[in-house]
Amino acid sequence: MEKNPVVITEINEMKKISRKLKKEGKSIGFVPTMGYLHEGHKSLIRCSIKENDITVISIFVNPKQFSPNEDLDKYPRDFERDLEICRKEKVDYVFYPTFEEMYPENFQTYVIVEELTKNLCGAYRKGHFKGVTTVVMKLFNIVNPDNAYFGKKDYQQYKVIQRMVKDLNMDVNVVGCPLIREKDGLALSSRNKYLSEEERKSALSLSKSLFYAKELFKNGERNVENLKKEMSEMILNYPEVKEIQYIEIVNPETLKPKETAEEGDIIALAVYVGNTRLIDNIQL
Ligand code: PAJ
Repeated sequence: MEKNPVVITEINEMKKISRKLKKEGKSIGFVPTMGYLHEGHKSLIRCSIKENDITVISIFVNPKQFSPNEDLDKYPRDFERDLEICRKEKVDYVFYPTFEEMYPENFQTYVIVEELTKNLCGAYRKGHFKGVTTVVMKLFNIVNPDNAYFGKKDYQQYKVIQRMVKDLNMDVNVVGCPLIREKDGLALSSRNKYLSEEERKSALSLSKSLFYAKELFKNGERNVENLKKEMSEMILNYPEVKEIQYIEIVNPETLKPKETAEEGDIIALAVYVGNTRLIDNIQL
């Protein structure tokens, strides 16, 4: 049976509900999103539903994590469609605040995770993680979840949030969930919507090069420079690839770049396909 999720737009209302649920002894699972939901988001929702009495999802395109030159204005939005998905997935509450509700006049407090945000996406998207940690901290304070679900598609984000929660002694269990791909390997992303038919084909360069590098690793290649070179040669062969922003092989905990690859390391990359910036990663 499908169930209508309760939509909440006010912070005080959300807090009241979560306090009540806690009093009743119910566990709360939380899935923060920016909406335009796809199978990646759905997998997080399903995890949360399995492991908690109540599942809350937030839909908020957070302007503070976009730089002025990024895609905030054209970021895909479709609340009715998202709500339909939440209904099908049996989400209990959808927290859907406005910008003014989240960032009233005179807002001036931020959360910064220092080291983990210095490389990978953090090196290219200035202020991005400051925006992410700040909004997630706020959302955690509002929803008060027992468990919060993050996708390993955004591996750095997952580790940064985990660090924040540890460092600030927050009572939230951060759960990392597997990266979900299309059948042909493309990592699901709301931004895939930007891709033309031709670009969609070239977007496969990310996953294909990651799978290839993993294969080379399995066959004994440990030299990071060689692995990166093989990957970039492969990627640049796709016609719609404009630029490789980075390819890095990093330690899964510190996210520091490696010279020699080891089992467990993460290969992460960001590539411009046309004007769309795509990211992907794989664990060795
Ligand atoms: P958004 O990009 O909407 O992603 C919401 C959650 O879905 C994140 O935890 C992300 O890692 C996960 N996700 C996206 N694509 C996925 C895929 N293919 N497989 C598995 N999980 C996937 O990430 C954000 O929003 C924002 O930064 C947010 C955390 C909500 C803060 O604003």
